[in-house]
Amino acid sequence: MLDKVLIAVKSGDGGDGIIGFRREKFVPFGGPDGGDGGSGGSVIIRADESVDSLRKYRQKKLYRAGNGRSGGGNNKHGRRGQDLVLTVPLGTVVSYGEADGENIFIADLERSGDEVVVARGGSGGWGNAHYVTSTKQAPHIAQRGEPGGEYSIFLEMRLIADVGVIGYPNAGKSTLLASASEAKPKIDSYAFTTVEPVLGVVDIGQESFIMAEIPGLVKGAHLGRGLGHDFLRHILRTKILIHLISGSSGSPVEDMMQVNEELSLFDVSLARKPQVVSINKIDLPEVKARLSGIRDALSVVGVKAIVISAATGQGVSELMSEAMRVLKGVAEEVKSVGVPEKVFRPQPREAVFSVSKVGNEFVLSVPELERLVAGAGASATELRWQLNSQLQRLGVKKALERAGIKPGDKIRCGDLEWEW
Ligand SMILES: Nc1nc2c(ncn2[C@@H]2O[C@H](COP(=O)(O)OP(=O)(O)O)[C@@H](O)[C@H]2O)c(=O)[nH]1
Ligand SMILES: [Mg+2]
Repeated sequence: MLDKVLIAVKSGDGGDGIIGFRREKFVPFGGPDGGDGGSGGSVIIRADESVDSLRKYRQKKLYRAGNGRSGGGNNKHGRRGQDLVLTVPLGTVVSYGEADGENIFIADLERSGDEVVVARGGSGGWGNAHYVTSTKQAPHIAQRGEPGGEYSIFLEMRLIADVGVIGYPNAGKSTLLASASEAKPKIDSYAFTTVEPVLGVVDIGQESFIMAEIPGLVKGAHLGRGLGHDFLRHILRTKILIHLISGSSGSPVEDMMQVNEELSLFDVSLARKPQVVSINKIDLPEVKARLSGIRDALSVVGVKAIVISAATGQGVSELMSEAMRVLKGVAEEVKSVGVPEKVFRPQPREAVFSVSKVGNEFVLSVPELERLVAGAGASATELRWQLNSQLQRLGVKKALERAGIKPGDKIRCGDLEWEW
């Protein structure tokens, strides 16, 4: 019943920074003007109400955002890569899919427009214009763009019920759900210990709707205090209700009133949802005998009920057709549930560096500088010179000193080795 799919996404690589120098007619030595690379595009997952399934993600497996372009001369910034937006149905849960089958939750996209960045584009590399200092006026050095990240993403669409079945305990709600759909609710279970509702898909010809049993509407219950978030979400999102009355109850109409009272105590908007009323258990002879009395009592409060037997199936398809008809008439206005927004924003990936001592060598793991080492053009001397000044800027120098570095000690960063 749940729609789920595993896809791979890749954010765009950042464009490389370049080494460039101004060339002007009357300027013998132009300054450095190598521009920065553009950042790579990000992969974004967005909930969109016009999407109704994850089907389209079954064909293709890798989704990539655009790469950033390299910088240009004249301080020209490379164009940034295009973001890739993947639209998914409302109610899609997004997680990182791990190889061992464990998924790491990222976001629950409930409302139209909710979105989450699942792969942030790589930063663009710096051009040589960035590396000018008072003592180094013509740096021959530029940084390579940061590569994009590739992730495996698990999308799971949780169905949300369109129709809720309410009614006094023992009215036959579970029996109706089992009879009208493939769902297997527990029949005759009084306590509702479950925190997740049982859902069933009701098929009517080519069309279908999703139905859930809403338990716990007993006097004073205010709709089950212990119900989980998932439950509340379903209850508030249903568009219409089927109100089931047991024909064998001592006071069917009072039962109905009491349930309605509980509904409005819980949430007024819930009490305003359209109801299709139905009298259940018509297979029982005593119910047949009382039927016209119950009908009269209901018509006093202006209610016309559909008579069924959830147990034998009599009248159930008529009830479902009526529910479908009413459902279609309901405006698509969906009450938004007051839950805190959970939109995940991955941190930029380059925030950290580490310094470790391996043998008698200090090894720097500083992605930003490693990309500089891998960047275009520079001589080893220039690189070392640049690295030393960047170490200061990034606070790596302090960390090295704290780690006890002395002049003459060896340092390594990426492929480059030099002396402190
Ligand atoms: N005779 C008869 N019994 C029914 C019918 N529907 C439900 N029941 C019985 O009524 C009891 C309560 O049913 P259940 O579906 O658990 O009610 P719920 O509490 O509203 O979910 C069970 O013993 C069912 O077998 C029906 O149409 N006819
Ligand atoms: Mg039940």
